[in-house]
Amino acid sequence: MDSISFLHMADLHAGKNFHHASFGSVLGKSRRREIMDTFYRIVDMAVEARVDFLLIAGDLVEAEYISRRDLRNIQWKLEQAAGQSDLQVILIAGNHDYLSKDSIYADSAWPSNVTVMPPGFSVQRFVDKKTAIGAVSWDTAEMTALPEMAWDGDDSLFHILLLHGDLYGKDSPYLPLDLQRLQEIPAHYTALGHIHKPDIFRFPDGRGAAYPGSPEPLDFSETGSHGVIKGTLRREGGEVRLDFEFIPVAQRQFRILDFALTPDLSEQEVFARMEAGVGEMERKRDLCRFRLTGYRENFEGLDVEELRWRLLDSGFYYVEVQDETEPFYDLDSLKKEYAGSIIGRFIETMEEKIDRQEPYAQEALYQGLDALLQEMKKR
Ligand SMILES: [Mn+2]
Repeated sequence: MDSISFLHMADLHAGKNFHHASFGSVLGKSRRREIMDTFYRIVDMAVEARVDFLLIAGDLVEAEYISRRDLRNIQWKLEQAAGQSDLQVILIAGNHDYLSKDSIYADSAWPSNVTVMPPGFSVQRFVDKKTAIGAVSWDTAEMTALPEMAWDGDDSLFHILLLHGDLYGKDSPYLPLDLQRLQEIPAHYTALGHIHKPDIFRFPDGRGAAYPGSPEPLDFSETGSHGVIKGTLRREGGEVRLDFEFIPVAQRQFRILDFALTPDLSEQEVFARMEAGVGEMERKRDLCRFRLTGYRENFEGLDVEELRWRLLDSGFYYVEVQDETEPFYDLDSLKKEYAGSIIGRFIETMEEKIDRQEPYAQEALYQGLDALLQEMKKR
């Protein structure tokens, strides 16, 4: 065998409950279902593409919340794959599903094509696939350093490493990693997990590493495309060549759209721009958060609830509208109009405070003007 192929996924977080999600528990429940469906689809992809390995780099499930039923569904799906192909599933535990006495991975119902790698560093050889897989499973909720990783780089084998940790946070309690160190390990490909945003690292010598990210994004901090990594290792002459790429699989995306308003825009224009900001297909599919900033023409604030309902009416699947606008006051003309009155004097006093950079002077000016002008209108 002079080549092997793999699908690499991580951070599915099956069983996650979305009780604290901004989109609420009803949508959270269907999100939970979609996460399971996406897992089934990834396994189907692995079987159909006849890859040798499905690499699962931690946090497959949220051990605290996964139901018995969903656990059985996952095991059944992997067992089905074993009947349809010679797919080997290599799994490490992460910080959300770390190994323990009563861990879900201690359950005897895992099919024989699934290898759950032990804590510490260990290497498992798959002789018929000419591959050695090194890995570190978690058995604690936090891990601050890599264990010793003695690994002889047997030249006749392909080498893959699985790690669940953080390449971006030097002081992370979730296994800080660094690229320099990773390159010292004789792995042709390092399958990473923990960071939910996909990222690909190509080493100068042709080897590489990647975070696939969460296959289904979990909240508004996980915008953009989400999926898995597909790769091959091929022996060419004496060299091992790595090819790998990101494949989108997520059913939905989270989108954040920023709109800076200007005071000349009517609320109808604001609505029209929000609506036009997302294509028709994406509207039906994605979860959208609009963040409105800048200055609005009216003093009362935008009718955020109405904007939201109108957007839902025009076919959006899910919408949030955050109003961070400030009322627009034409201070020069207000000063002229109210010269000598309490409003005029208030503006002048507050402008002096703003010039002296007193804290909260700007906010106080707007809030005070708001109150004074409302009062004027009542007269
Ligand atoms: Mn994690």
